[in-house]
Amino acid sequence: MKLKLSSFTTPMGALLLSLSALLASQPAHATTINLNDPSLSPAPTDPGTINGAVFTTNFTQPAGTGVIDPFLTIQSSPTEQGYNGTNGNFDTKRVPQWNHPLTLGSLAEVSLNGQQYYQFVVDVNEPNATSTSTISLDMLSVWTSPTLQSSTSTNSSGLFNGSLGTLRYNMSPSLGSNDVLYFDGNSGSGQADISIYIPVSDFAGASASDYVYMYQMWGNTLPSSGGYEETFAVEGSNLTSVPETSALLPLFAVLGMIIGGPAIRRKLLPA
Ligand SMILES: [Ca+2]
Ligand SMILES: [Ca+2]
Ligand SMILES: [Ca+2]
Repeated sequence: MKLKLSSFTTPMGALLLSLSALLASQPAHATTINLNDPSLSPAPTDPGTINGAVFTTNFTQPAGTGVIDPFLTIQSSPTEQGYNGTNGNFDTKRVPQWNHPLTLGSLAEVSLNGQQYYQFVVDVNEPNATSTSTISLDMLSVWTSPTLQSSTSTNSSGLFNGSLGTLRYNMSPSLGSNDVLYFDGNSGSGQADISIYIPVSDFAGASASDYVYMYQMWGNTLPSSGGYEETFAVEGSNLTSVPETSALLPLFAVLGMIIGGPAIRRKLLPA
């Protein structure tokens, strides 16, 4: 039987056309990576990938200031945001010693499943109470610039929307589009929590002397609370400088007292 044009104007045809128009108008599907909390939905996925970056748990211990060298320190509640500038932007803390720009040339390239990445590690510090131990990373962007940057531009919600040079990676083009959920169930302060791998290929054309900026926003899906969220980069000599044994802890405790680093001692005391 010959198909007539009128077949496409039947109620079923109209329904199909409406459905396709509806689907075309929907934003890209949001990705939520729940790294490690079986009580949350979706089910835990470790590692997970968003826009080419890999997120995975990393329980390296000891971590924390004095053992590793954070370049980004953020702390506020119930949300927190900021980047590693030296202008004390947003909720950054301990500027400039543990909140400062990096240079691209200082970062080590790390191989993961045959691909090259720059690796960043977050030491999450959330309280040891189940109701408050969860936190979400809701926005993450990485930038490079040959010059120092200091934008504090915000949108109507108070979220940073400025430029820090050339955008190299963007986890969430808008708040709520993608996020990473995490349960801080380990010993909290002083133990690493999350590794973030950003593809080296995202940095094509950048110079070794370029500054690297990372912007983070936490707490939208799951509130931030407790101590600092500290991020360090795996740099050329970083890996070999991390002690592998807790036998060094007394040494660090002594060093902490000698150089008067309350932050260091904080890291070595039980939560
Ligand atoms: Ca929390
Ligand atoms: Ca931690
Ligand atoms: Ca915290």
